[in-house]
Amino acid sequence: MSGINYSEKIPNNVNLANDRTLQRALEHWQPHFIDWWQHLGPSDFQRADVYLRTATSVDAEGWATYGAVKMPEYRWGIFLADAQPERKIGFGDNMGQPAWQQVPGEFRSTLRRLIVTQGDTEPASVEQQRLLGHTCPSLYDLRNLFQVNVEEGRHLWAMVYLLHAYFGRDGREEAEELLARHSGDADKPRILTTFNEPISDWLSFYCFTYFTDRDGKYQLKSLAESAFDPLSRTCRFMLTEEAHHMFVGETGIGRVVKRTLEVMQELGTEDPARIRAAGAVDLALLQKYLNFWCSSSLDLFGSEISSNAASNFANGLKGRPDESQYEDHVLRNVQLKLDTPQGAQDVPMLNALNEVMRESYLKDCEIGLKRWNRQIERAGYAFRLSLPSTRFRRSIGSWVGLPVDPQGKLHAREEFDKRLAEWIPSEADRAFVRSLMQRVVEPGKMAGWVAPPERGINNLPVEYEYVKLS
Ligand code: BYC
Repeated sequence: MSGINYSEKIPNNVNLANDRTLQRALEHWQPHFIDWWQHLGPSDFQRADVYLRTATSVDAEGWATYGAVKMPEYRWGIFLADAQPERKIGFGDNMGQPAWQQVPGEFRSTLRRLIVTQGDTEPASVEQQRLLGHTCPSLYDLRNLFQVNVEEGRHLWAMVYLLHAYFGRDGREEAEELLARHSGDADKPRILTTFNEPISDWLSFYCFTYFTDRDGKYQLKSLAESAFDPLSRTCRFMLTEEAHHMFVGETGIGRVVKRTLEVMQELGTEDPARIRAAGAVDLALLQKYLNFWCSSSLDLFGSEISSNAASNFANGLKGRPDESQYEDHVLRNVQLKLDTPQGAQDVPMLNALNEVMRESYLKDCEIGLKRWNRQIERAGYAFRLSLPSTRFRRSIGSWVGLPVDPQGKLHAREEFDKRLAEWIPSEADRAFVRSLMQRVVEPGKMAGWVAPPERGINNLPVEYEYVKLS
């Protein structure tokens, strides 16, 4: 089952050829996807040969096969992790019953909404990043960008397969809508706010892959627990691809820190103006980018107190990441104390699950911070990067719109507005970062604001020509 059939128009490991109606419906959607990719995928570079990995099976040996590919010829397809025989529902009120192979009627619209919301983020991120290729800091980075982009395209396929296979005509209509909404579009924006933010420079790209793709990891992990088995299997395989996206973010930011420290040491200064004049990103500016993307990504977990989260869990649609690590999988009669602007509140645990997930996400985010701070400490500087307070710049949940600074301190509205540019990138900061974004495409060369990576892709040297521009 784990082998992927590449002889078909749509590579898959779901025996698509045995379901002619579904196969025809997906083959009808396929040219719409390619058309979207050509128009809203990476601008230019469609004829370049890119050193990409493609899955040839979903097991450990075959899921990462590397070779030069022109992006429009990438074999986007439908890959599910292998079925676990007799899988049982692992949480909620139906715990212990057999996992569902079909969608129960009463959960149809909620499941469809979850799948559509997940699916919507995938093409959104490709749209957000479509112009970045023009200002790539190296061929190595350009290749990583395109790897991320083609895989987000495949993740869209994953959700579209579920919509087509399990949700009939509504599902097919939703699949079309996934290509009709566009990131930042005034009339038809993407569903979740973060996915309408422009990503117009590589510092934002690294932050996005660090913070926003990590939300992807947590959401996919919670959907991988779902009682709806096809969704679980799809998400399990998506997670193997997601790891590289976060690697791009973590190492990208680490390389920026490294280069900045080199410049600080060369010049013997911590003065941001002098660091900027030397063409590097001062650490205070990097902190503003972290504040911006972390706070935006925190909204992606939804409200701290959420009846949606409660019913999704109780009904078995969406669990907690790594559900098996918990002892109580039902969570009836458990409470959690939550700080709200109105004071501490006891909330039924089921309603607080978005917050539980946000907390574990933040712990995961801390890992990179520790690494980057170790680099700074080793270089002999006292500056430390940090995550902003979860109350900073929230547009969802209890803390929505409150004038709280990144340290969690409440300010008068006027002062907060005046000082916001100290905490997130100002227009001038963004213009400076844009000025650094000069395209470097000579194999092995790096832009001056970012250090080279420690190693190349798939044991190749950093100097390898990862993208052959035609
Ligand atoms: N923006 O009870 P609430 C990824 C809406 S990233 C706009 O607070 P709930 C990726 C919400 O839809 C992972 N609207 O929260 C990363 C609801 O509206 P309705 C994507 C928002 O429902 C990088 C209302 O507010 N996957 O894969 O418990 C690159 C009240 O909702 C937002 C998923 O998100 C927001 N930030 O949780 C590529 C998984 N937050 O329904 C890819 C699927 C909330 O009342 N989605 N709202 O009209 C979900 O599980 C849930 O929809 C959410 C929200 C976690 C997003």
